Order: sequence, then structure tokens, then C-alpha cells
Amino acid sequence: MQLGLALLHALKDHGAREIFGIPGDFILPFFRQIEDSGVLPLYAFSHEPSLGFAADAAARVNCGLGVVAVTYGAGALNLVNAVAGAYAERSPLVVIAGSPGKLEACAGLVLHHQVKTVDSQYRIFREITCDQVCLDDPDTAAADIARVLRSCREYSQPVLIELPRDIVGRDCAPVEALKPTAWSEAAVAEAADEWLLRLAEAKRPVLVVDVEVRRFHLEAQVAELARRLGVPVVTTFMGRGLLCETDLPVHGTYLGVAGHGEITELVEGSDLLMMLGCILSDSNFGVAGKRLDFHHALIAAGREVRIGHHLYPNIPLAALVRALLAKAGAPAPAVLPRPVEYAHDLPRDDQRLRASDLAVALNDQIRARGAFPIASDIGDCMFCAMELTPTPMVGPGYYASMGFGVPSGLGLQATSGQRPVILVGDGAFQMTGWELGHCRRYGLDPIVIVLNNQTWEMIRVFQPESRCATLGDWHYAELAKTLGGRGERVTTRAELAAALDRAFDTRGQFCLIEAMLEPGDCTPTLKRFADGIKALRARQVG
Ligand code: S1T
Repeated sequence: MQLGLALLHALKDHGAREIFGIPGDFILPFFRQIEDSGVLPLYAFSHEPSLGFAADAAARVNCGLGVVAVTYGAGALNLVNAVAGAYAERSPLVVIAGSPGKLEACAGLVLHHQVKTVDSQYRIFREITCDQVCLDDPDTAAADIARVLRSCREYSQPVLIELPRDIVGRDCAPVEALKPTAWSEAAVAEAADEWLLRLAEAKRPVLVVDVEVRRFHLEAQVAELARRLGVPVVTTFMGRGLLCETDLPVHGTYLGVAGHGEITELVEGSDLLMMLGCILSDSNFGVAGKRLDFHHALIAAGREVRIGHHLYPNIPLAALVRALLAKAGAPAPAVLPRPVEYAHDLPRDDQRLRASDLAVALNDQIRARGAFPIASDIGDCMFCAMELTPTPMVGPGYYASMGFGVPSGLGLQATSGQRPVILVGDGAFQMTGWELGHCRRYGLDPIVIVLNNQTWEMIRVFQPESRCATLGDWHYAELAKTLGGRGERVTTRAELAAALDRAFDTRGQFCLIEAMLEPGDCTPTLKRFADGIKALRARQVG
């Protein structure tokens, strides 16, 4: 079988559903194989960062692999920020980057797209991937592909596959998926026993869930475990939307001083935090009202389990959850706190639209039409998402790169067929909003809400005197028609509600709603988050 085709079949067998790519001469032969074979559909966007965000979102949604194919140098290095975000947020992304063939690599000339040396690209990607290979030997290619794709799945982090231009047509063996990396069941059992012993001694245990629960497809099992243990469940900021497709009542999202008081008290007043799949990042735990002592927590993430000062290495999260379920017995009778209520019933009046109205209007739509997936950028739109009735969501909650919103919504719909609502600020929309122009050719029709406060509000909130944060009014709704969609600009609560009704009732084209907000207006959650960070920094300085 031709090496390029073996790679395509292996990607599909390991859970890829599509490829996002922009070709270049170093990878054109592979693009021909992609398009001729039809093994995986190809989505070409306008700028490589968008490919990375879209593929990252596809991986998060389909719990499989996200795949990007780009040319050598200029293409691959354009992707670095999006891959870094996938690495930081544990997203299984396969980067296929073209590279020079043997002859051109030793032609004695520096090549177009080359940086310092021919393998600079490879070296740069080593910092943002968990495994790498250059497929320069057809005899070892099948084994190399199998190894790298297993790493991608098992560590749920990006990998690099460099594809020299002259190799894709060479014959190689079909790729046989490797067995999972072995672990010790005895160690899993010991960790689960100690975990349950700590739980039996606790008076106010809480289960905190985060991204790896999704990445390793464990939401149903974790919901069952929570029921068996009879403990309240909260998500982290990054884990927002987790378990909402199970029938387990998640109590809310922990946001420290920026969140709902009863959730903050539940977590910060707990004598045992059981943390499944959590990234101990500042966005998840940085605005704690009371410093959290993780040495008294039970932490399972990054393929290891920490219980107090005990470390159990090489324990897959799935193996631990399985062992806990086996040992937890029947559901424990539990009187659990009431889950947080989310605001509904936005008045349809001529009152000036405020950032706090957006979530209320969307909660009304969720109640009327059922849950829909959210793709959020970073900015106040992400804090708006925290005020929604929990619904499946993708967003750069920790690495926090702007530009994620629109492409991730396109990737979400491409891989799942579900129509997302994309939440994006005007600043981030300026970075990647243009990709909406591809909806027409791929039959995508997201609803896009641009929170147009005409500023980089999250910058202004921390440094009001920053004049560079003033963006002006770009009239984004008028752009929509040019890009093949529908656009409406709304300034009152009634206009927003009506525009959302029309958008949900319109299929077959993207619908952009430009929500005009006063500069300086932000959601209550962002206000509390910013005040919390400022108070924290003041304490650190003081
Ligand atoms: N560049 C990139 C690629 N990502 C970033 N996160 C930043 C810069 C810094 C940054 C933020 S939030 C923000 C910037 C520039 C402003 C976002 O503006 P907009 O999209 O209009 O949203 P809003 O007005 O709601 O803030 C984070 C803090 O690092």
C-alpha cells in the first residue's frame, strides 16, 4: 500500500473523522492522495491557526483524533500557537507537516520555507508535542505511525508526523494499531483502595471533573461513579459542560471568587477534593477565595494518581475509574446540595442590551429548543458561557488563545454535524472570523454571536488606560452577507431575542448576530474574576 494511504487509513482507524489542511509544494502529493482516496474528508480554511483550532475542537467533540495537514516551514510554523493550545489543554491533535525529500535536503542549497536548518521545524514541534516521527523510511513507517498515534491517544496531546515530499508514494506495510501501553492492575487496585479509604474518612467530599474526563470518553462512567459514591460534582472552568449529556445533576462550575457562592463554599469548604482529569491551572484554581491545599486532594490526571504525598505512576484515568466503580458498590443514599439555577426569561423590551443579557437570552433558547453545543473564544464571551445552562462546550479556558471561537465552531459542526452557537468578542473575531466565508462550500451554518463592545475589554478591565484596546466599530453584521451568511446588528433586549429566534429558524447559512455593547460593559462573572485577580495580585505585592 502507498505510505500516504496507509497513513490515512491509520488515522481513520484511530478515530479521525476529517482532515483540516492548507497544501504547499512540500505536501501536495499527500493532498492528492487525500482528495483522490476520500478516506477522510478535507476541509481547507484560509489560515493555518484556524486549521489547528478547528481540528482541536473536532478532537474534543468526537473524543477521537483531530488532524491537520500543512506544508513545511511557513505552514507548520503558522500552526504553532494552536498546537501549543492543544498541548496545554490535552487535545489529541495529529500534525502532518510536509518536509523536503532526500534529494532536495542534500542539494547544498537552503530551501524555501527553511528556517535555520532543514530539521528546525521538527525541533520546534518537539516542544509542543508528546511524540514525533519523520517518515523517511518506508520499512519502518507502519510501526512509526502506530507508535505515534498510540502516544497521541494515550497522552491526549498533539504529535508530529513529518512527511517528506518523496515518500508518500512509496510502498509500506499497512499500519497495525498497537496494544495499549501496559500498566499494573495491582497498582490501580492499590490506588483505588487508598482513594476509597480517604473518602470513607471524609465528611464533606466533592468530586471535581475536568477535561481529561472528556478526552478519555469517561463522562458516563464518571457520572455513574458520582452516583455510587453519593458525592456532589462540580466542574472546573475548563471542564464547563462536562457530564451535561448524562442525567447526573452537576452542581456547577468552580470559579473561586468569580463563581456562585454556594459552589465556591462547596469546594473551598470541602475536606476532600477528588479531582478527575484536572489541569491545576490558574484559570481553574487561581482565583480561589481560600488557598486550596492539593496535598489533601486526590488527583488523577496525566496518567498518574496522587493521594496526599503518594504517587502512583502510569495509571490511565480509565483504569482508575473502572477500579473505583468495581469497588464502590451500590449507589449511596445521599442528600446533595441543589444544583445552581441559571437566569431565564429575558424581557423583550427596548432596554439597551447589556453583556449580562446574552446568557439569559440563550438560556431561553436552550429551554425552548433543547441544548445546543457552544464554541467560545476567550474574552468576556467565555464568562458569558459560564452563565449558560450547562451545555456541551469547547473553549480555550486555560491556554486562552484568541481566535479559537469561529474555527472551533466550524470544526465542531464538521465533525459532529451539530449546529453550534459560537460566542466571540469583536477583537477575536477580527483574528479568525473571516473563516466563516468557508461555510458555504462545506455546508456549515453556525449561529455566531459577536459581543461587540468595540474594545479588548479584558485588557481594559486590567489596564483601563490602555488606548490600544479601543478597536472602534467595524460593523461586522454587514460583513456577513459578503461571506455568504445572514447578519443582524442588535442594540436592545427585544432585538436580540428576535434575532436569535430568526437565526435558530434559519438553516443552510451561518447567521451572525452583532450584539452592540457599551465599551466597559462586561458580564458579572468577568467583573468578579477581574476583581479577584486584582485582589490576589495586590496581596502578592503587599
Ligand atoms: N493574543 C492572543 C492570540 N490571545 C490572547 N489571549 C491575547 C492576545 C491577550 C488577550 C486576552 S483577552 C484580549 C487579549 C488581547 C482581548 C480580547 O478582546 P475581545 O475578543 O474583543 O473580547 P473582550 O472584549 O470580551 O475582552 C487574554 C486575557 O490573554
